[in-house]
Amino acid sequence: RYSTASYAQDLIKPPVSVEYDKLLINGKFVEAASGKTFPTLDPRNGDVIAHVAEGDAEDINRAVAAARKAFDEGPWPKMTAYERCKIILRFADLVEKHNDEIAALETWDNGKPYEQSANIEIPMFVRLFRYYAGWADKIHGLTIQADGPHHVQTLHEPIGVAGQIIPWNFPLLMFAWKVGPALACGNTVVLKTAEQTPLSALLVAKLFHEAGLPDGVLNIVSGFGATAGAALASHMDVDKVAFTGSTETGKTILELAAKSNLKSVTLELGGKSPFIVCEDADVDKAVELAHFALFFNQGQCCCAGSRTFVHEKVYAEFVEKAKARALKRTVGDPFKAGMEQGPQIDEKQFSKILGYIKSGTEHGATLETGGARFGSKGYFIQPTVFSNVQDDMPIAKDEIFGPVQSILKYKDLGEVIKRANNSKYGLAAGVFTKNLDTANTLMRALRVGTVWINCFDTFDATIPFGGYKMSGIGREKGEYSLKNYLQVKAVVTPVINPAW
Ligand code: TXE
Repeated sequence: RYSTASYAQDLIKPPVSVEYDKLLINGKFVEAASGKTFPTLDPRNGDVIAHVAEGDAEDINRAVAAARKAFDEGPWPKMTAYERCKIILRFADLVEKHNDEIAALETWDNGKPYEQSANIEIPMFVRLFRYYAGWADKIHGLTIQADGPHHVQTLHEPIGVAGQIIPWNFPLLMFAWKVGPALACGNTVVLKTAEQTPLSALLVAKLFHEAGLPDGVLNIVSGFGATAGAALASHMDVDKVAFTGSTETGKTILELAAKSNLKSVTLELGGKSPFIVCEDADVDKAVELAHFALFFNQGQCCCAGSRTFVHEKVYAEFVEKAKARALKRTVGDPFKAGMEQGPQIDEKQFSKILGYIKSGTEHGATLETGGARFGSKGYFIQPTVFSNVQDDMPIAKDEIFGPVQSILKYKDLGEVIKRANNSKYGLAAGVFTKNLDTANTLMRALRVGTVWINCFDTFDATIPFGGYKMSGIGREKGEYSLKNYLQVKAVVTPVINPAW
């Protein structure tokens, strides 16, 4: 079905142009101090979309100085919470108004289906900002009954300058998860985007300023990890760093924070999430959900259901149907209507995924379908399904981050719990069953930050997300994320003449 012949060689011209390619520091678009630029590529064919200003340590210094001033002198943390709320709401309205233009830029730079950008991700982005706008004036501390004659209260205050480093798989959603709570709480921000996808953040940040955001409150530095990213994580004037990306880089961030000023750190890292299909499952529905859990966003999800555990009673039928479903997946130009899958982000990820596919075959897993590149240009990969996967194979242990489904057989619940938990990661899990007792057992036994029962990738703004074990530190989204951006100050006053 996805034979290369069906892939149109003529790619659709993206219905948008690149207007912003500089760094955004103190409310102005500026060149990098070094004058350097780097190319950002169209993953459909590897062509250059634009040359973007390349920030490094000096630009991070400039951006942090602007954020510091905006925090220390205001007006952002000093204005009323209601004022902040109104600016964030105006921003959400503007993004909604520019939905299609932003979606086109996101798809061009990232390769994800346009329909996904326009109909799912930008609406989620807008919802997330509205959600945190709603929190701005509902942040308050406690009055505490102390042992002595003291009046004790806590003030919840913004931490200060937040450094935020985001990846390329969901450039806009990661922007929202980081910037939304940070600004609602009254912090100022320096955001380093991923070098593969610098464009959409610059456009939306411009809109934020149109909505009334004061200069210096949100600074965007495009650039590379080892230069701009490391400078941000080790900056002495940054009070907090939030990072999403690989577990390896997460460790580096923690180290840089420790070696500099002990800034507080939240990390959202890799995963190898189990998707458990129980013996009572409706196989057709389980196949569809497991397919979505793995293949969504070209398989480039930290929480992808990348270990599909299937009970032996339904295993054979499941494998046949999973293969058939993968064969039906529509792959091609993400700007074309009805496309479920576009290209992988870049050459590095493309080669990494093909390497894992080779390793799967070499280690004796059964290649049911796929297994090679799709088409002859760009970074497209055929939807790939392996059965007979064993726990100790690299494809069952490592994060592949691509459209490669690994199906493993199991016999009973105790066994699958042990095997599902036998991972250095603990980000998420999927459970597919009609049996309430099974669901109750699994939801408690799985050592992961999210358990989706008979659903997957439900990413409501209100639901906290984050990892156990080496999948991270802290939670994002929902009320929990506010904690990442607030300090607690205890205020104690003696009560000299208690009235009682
Ligand atoms: O990640 P990096 P990469 C996983 C996925 C993928 C692998 C490698 O398995 O195949 O990571 O991808 C910045 N100091 N995930 O190389 O390096 C970098 O510039 C400070 C999972 O893209 O972690 C980018 O902005 N920052 C994941 C961000 O870190 C540094 C999403 C992510 O890049 C830095 C992406 C440094 N020394 C990849 N080095 C998820 N959890 O969703 C890099 N960066």
